[in-house]
Amino acid sequence: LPDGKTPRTVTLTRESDSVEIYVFGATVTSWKVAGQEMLFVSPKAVLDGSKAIRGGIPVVFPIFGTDPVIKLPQHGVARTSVWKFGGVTSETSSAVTGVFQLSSESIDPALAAIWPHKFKLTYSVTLGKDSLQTKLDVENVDTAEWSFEALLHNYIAVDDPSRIKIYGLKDASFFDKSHAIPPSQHDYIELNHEIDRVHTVADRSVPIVVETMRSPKGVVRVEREGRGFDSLVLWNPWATKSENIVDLGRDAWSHFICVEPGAVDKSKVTVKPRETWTAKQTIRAA
Ligand code: TA6
Repeated sequence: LPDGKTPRTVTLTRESDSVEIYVFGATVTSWKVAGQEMLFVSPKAVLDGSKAIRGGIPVVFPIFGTDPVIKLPQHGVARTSVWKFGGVTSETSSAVTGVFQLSSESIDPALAAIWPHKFKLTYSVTLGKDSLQTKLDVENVDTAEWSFEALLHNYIAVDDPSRIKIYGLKDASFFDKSHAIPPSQHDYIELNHEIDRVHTVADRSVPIVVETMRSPKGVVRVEREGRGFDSLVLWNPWATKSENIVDLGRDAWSHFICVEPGAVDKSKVTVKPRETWTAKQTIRAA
């Protein structure tokens, strides 16, 4: 961080659309489509680099949640490390791409000691017409293979989570840490309680579609491309759990649903030396 305190941001724009990314965590903190904010960031989010940013798109790597063996902080090291901005790598009239890099040498040495594997992450953020694409490359630059989990923790803005519908998970198996909502009898999921559900999605070609009931853009589609993202997490802490989350506070829970493509739990990935694993999501607003 230039002054040791305030993280820098990168903003990409295309006509009336924009995306803002903090180098801290390579966290996307805003995506606007024709001026409408599509992502949620908590009014109480800590933005000084002392804590993971509550909202936007935190990057989860190399563990999801906590791990009984790997004693890293919850969700790993990527979301709390300062990434290097590698510049704008592509720019056309309809799309612009900015690239961010993080390597094992630049993470906190105390964390590198806990998870001593050599890696290079490249995170490419592309703003297109009504779309935001984020691509994660995980390269093994070590001499032995290692395994990891990765996930893009999208906080999608909604006005009232009890009015939204989530499509695309009908045939997915899941476990729910909260056990609060029974399996849906419909081809969509509705919420009336907290949810913390990890789905295993065999068919990646089916997009997750969220009817957010907002306007003018009231539908958000999360598409997964390529190999890689076999997990899809849904999370909202609802009122009761929110009280314990200091950077969320009492009321903010009703303004988002987390829709998170990832490779976690059973979908954990192993990369060999010099191998690169790539996974990509495209979020579209309609
Ligand atoms: O992705 C869902 C989840 O793992 C939940 O279990 C919940 O803890 C959430 O992420 C937020 O985690 P955080 O460490 O950001 O408070």
